[in-house]
Formats: sequence, structure tokens, C-alpha cells
Amino acid sequence: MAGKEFKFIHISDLHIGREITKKYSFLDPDQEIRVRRSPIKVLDNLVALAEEEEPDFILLAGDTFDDDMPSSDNYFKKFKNFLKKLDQLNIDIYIVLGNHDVDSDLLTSFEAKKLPENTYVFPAKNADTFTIDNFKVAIHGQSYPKKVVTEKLVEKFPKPVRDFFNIGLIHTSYENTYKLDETHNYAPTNKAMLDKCEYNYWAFGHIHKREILIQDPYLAVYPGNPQGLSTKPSETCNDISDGKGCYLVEVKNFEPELTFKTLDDARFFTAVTEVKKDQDISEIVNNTVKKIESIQNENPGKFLMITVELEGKSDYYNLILEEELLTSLNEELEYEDLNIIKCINKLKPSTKEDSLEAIESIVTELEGLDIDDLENFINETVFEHLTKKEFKKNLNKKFGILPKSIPLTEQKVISDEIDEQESSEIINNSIKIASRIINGLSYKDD
Ligand SMILES: [Mn+2]
Repeated sequence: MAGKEFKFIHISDLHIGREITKKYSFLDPDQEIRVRRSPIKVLDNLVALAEEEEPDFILLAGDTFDDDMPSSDNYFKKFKNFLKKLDQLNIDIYIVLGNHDVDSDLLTSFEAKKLPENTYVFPAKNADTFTIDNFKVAIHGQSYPKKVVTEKLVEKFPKPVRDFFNIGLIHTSYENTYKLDETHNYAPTNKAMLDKCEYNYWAFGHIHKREILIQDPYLAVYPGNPQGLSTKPSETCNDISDGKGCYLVEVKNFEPELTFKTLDDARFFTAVTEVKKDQDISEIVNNTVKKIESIQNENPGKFLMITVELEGKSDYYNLILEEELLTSLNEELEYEDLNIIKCINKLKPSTKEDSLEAIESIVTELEGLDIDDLENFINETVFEHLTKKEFKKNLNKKFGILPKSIPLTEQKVISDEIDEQESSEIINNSIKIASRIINGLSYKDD
């Protein structure tokens, strides 16, 4: 017996209220506002999608709010406003609470009848079933009763309603696929448990990476979060061409068909630059800029937060400062909808022969310098470019040379009165230290 055609949207883990920008304080003010608003912007995008697609209902599988959210909070009011807009569009919404929003006022407001009529929040005490007779749909769900739920809630889910399209709505860690530690392995489910329920569709939330876990004979789906929240792999768009969002599910003759729909406004990416051994910093910057511009072309209209990683073997592996690279890239790439948020130098030293060649060039440079130039060399090249703070400390201890921020006139050892012997001693020691560092050794003699 065939049911009516219907369609719904499956979304989860909005984490409204999460302050994404706390860690990225160097975004300029306009950028900061845009990124901070991105989780709430998802609601506007979802309303626009609902107007376009006219789904019959929406399923929200937990972690709507990032934290305890009182009904007096602005974010809560905005969410309530979103529910009202859906109500005006005649779209129902079914919600369960997850570990993040269990202490929000969502369920209590629903029970106090303070939410619009189109909204149903599943109880926390036990699983419940909501049937939509018109479409022959039965939605079974349960909210979290507490933050840490180790019980297998699905084991007590109701029997399927015969001849209905049965949907299970739950915030869960499925098969512990992502090797979550005990404290995050919430309301665990596995295939055997789901098989037993004989439902048609499992609408999951919790894991932020989208994934279709089971395709046949029923669907089990994580839509992922609709807005990336950090630089963690599950939050980035590195492996997904269409960003983050939700699933539109169209059901004909009880056969569900999934279409992914984008809802995000800001995207995290990692741009990996493969460095060849003798490429200098300007070549590395140029190649990275090209990589970033191609990401930009593939993500029009989105705000991009990019982590740059340098990989490979390089003669200059320890001469490239992450902070300096970050500054030069952000200077090269002055777009209002893009920011390089982090640079990570994962370069390894080249072969010993290559390193020796690099040392030789330093030696030659050092030997050709007079005292003033040597001073400058040590200050500019060594202090500015060598990454190891301890090296500076050591140099300071050994020669009484202080970091550049302290005027040179206050430094005792290196001065105009320095004699030939002292000068050559400094050169030799500098060479020794530089060579050890270039070889990846400790600066100490041991
Ligand atoms: Mn969660």
C-alpha cells in the first residue's frame, strides 16, 4: 500500500550561541561580526530553503543551542522567531534535545505551551511517537534527560506503526565510529539495535561530519552540522565541495531520496603547500596564494577561514616563522571575505648534504662581515628568523647579546672595542650553533 508523497528536511547540531570567533581575534571587525553570526544565519538560510522547497516538516536532531539557553536570551528569541516563520509557512518542526542543549529552555518552553503550534519537542523521560496521519508518517524520538547519557535509549524506542513511514529521531553516537571517548559516546546505537526497530529512516545528530551510515533496507543519516565551528577536520570543508548544511528527503512510495542542501555562511579550510627543498619564502608564499585563490574560486559568496600548512623537506625548514608567514599571506590576500587564521610549519630538514651547503653559505656570510654587520646579522637573521626561543636565550647567556628590542648601545660585549680574537670567537660560536640548529640538533654541545 503506497503512502502519499511528502518531503522533509533533516538538520542537526546548529550550536546556536557558539562563539566561533573567540579563537580568531585577528579577524577585522566586519569579518568578526559575519563569522560570529554564522550559526544563527543558518536559520535565515533554512527559512529561505523551506520557502523554496516547501517541505512538509523539519526534523532537528539535537544540539540546537550550544549551551544552557534561557528563554530570555536573544538567541532563544531568534530561534522562537524562526519557529514562527515556519509556522506561517505551514511547516511543522520536530525537535529532540542533545547533550549541548539539554539545559536550554526548549523543552520546558514547549511543555509550558510557549512555543508556536507547529513545534513539537520530544519528551526526555521516555521515547514518544508523533503520527502524521495525512502522510502516514510516524516519528519516534526522545530528548536527552541529562547531559551525559550512557544508556542505549533506542533499545526502548516504540514499535513501528504498521503501514506508516517510521522515522527515528535521536542524538546519538552510532557504532562509536569516531572513537569518541566514554564521555562523548552518548546514547549509543549500533546496526543490530536499529535493525530490530524496523524503521524506514533514522535522523541522527551529534557527529558534525555528514555521513550516510546505512543505505539499505533503511536509511541512517548524520547530516553533519550546518555551519563549521572550528579548524577540527569534522568542521572543515576540505573534503566536501558543497559546504555544510542539511538533507532534503523526498519520499515517494515509502522510498526516501536524499539531496544535500548548503546552509553555511563561513567555511574553514586547510590549504596544504608542498614545499620543495630549495624554495625560499617568497616562492612558498606565491604557491600558497595560488592555492588559496583556487579555494576562493570554488567557494563564491562564503567567508573563508584558512589554515595554511607547509609540508615537505626544506633547506629553510627552521627559518620560516609561522607568524611571519601569516602576516605576509594576509597582506598578499586582502579580501574582505577571507582570512588566514593560522600557519603551521610542518617542514622537515633536507638531507645532511643539503643542510651542509646551507651552513656553508652562512659561514661565508659570517666571515665576510665586520663587527657592525655581524651585530646586525645576529640581530636580524638569527633573532628574527630562527624559531627556537631557547637559542636566543643561549646566545644571550653566551655573548651577552640581548634581543633586538633592547637598544644595542646597552649591550656590553659587542661594541666598537671588540678585538679580532673576540670577533672570531663569536663567529665560530655562531657557526657552531647555526650548524647544530640546521641539522635539527639541540643548540647545546652535550
Ligand atoms: Mn552533541
